[in-house]
Amino acid sequence: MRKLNVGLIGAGFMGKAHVIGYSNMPKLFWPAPAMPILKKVCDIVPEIAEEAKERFGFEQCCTDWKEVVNDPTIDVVSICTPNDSHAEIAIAALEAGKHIICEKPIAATLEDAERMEATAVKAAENGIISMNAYQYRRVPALVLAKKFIDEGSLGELLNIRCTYLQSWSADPNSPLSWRFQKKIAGAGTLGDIASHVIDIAQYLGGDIDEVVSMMKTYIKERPVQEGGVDLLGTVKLGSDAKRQAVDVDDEDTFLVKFKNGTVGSIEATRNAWGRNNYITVEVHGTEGTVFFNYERLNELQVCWAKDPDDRRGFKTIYTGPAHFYGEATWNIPGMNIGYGELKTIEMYDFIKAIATGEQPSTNFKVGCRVEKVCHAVEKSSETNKWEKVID
Ligand code: SOE
Repeated sequence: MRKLNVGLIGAGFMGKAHVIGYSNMPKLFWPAPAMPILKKVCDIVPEIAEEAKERFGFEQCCTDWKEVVNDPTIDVVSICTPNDSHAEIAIAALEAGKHIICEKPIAATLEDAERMEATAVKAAENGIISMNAYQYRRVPALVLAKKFIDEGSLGELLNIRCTYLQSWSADPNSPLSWRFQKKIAGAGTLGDIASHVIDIAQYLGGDIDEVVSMMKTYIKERPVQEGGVDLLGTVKLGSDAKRQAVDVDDEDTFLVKFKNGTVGSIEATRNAWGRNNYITVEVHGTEGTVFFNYERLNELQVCWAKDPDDRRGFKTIYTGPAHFYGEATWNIPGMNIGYGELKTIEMYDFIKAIATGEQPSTNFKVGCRVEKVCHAVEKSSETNKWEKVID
């Protein structure tokens, strides 16, 4: 079986998620499309790099990402660093002939995203694969929703309503990590989580054409976190900690019009007490409705218009071996998958793309389109008008 040497850059939260994906992929999907070998891990903090090597089972570690990208033995690069470094690393890796999977959002600026897309298109001519880590569209229940849409079971699409609500930044003492700094993250909630539901909305409904939006920053300053990994609000800093201004959005609410005439809405915030990873997707069509909530990620609710009046209502389909990515979903519906299996499904699609030479559904062109929608959302929040997504 073909072996692919993996270089991982950024060994924090998402680095761990990629490692789980690589390691578990051949265990859930067999025969695997190719065998990932954990070769080299990189983190700018030497202790984190050393720990990642030992803990995750990499053969080598380093603190300079260029050592990964320039290593001729590396075939595949995972980019799990903060957003402002994606472009430089991804472009160098693509030019060095490495296949890459890059965390979302694709970049901190639209200019960088466009440069990444252009480099990926060129690299694709030589069979190089590029992928953005928009894993949620791969949840089996959402792939099932997409099947119902594509086969026409929902009829004509009327409305796609999506939310992504979390609570980890609702506490004003949650530290000012890189996610609250525009120069590193590019945007706040918009790039961090609204981007996921923009991707899902476009996956289900096609390209978004226009948006009208409101963006708000509720917590104007936060205590500064000095170095270390981003702990996503699990650590609160004391009231004596130095505070610094937040220059990104906490909440984004926008209406969307799709190119095909469907309308919809997207709401995202990391300040919603009681909501954890509350990604909801509701699609209304002339023949029925589907509803999905990530906090119940193994379920898809469906309601068919054609059912008799006295029994029409939502029924719940538990995804399992009969559905998409059934190999990853254990043998019995209700045994359930979680975030780890989802990242494993994502790695399966990535490694399969390398093995077949076919670009994955979340390639850099798709990642860049999400960025273009984000750009229109930002513009509309300033102009208070409908803004076109510019291709
Ligand atoms: C924090 O909001 C975060 O880790 C995002 O960055 C991820 O993309 C999301 O999947 C989970 O929450």
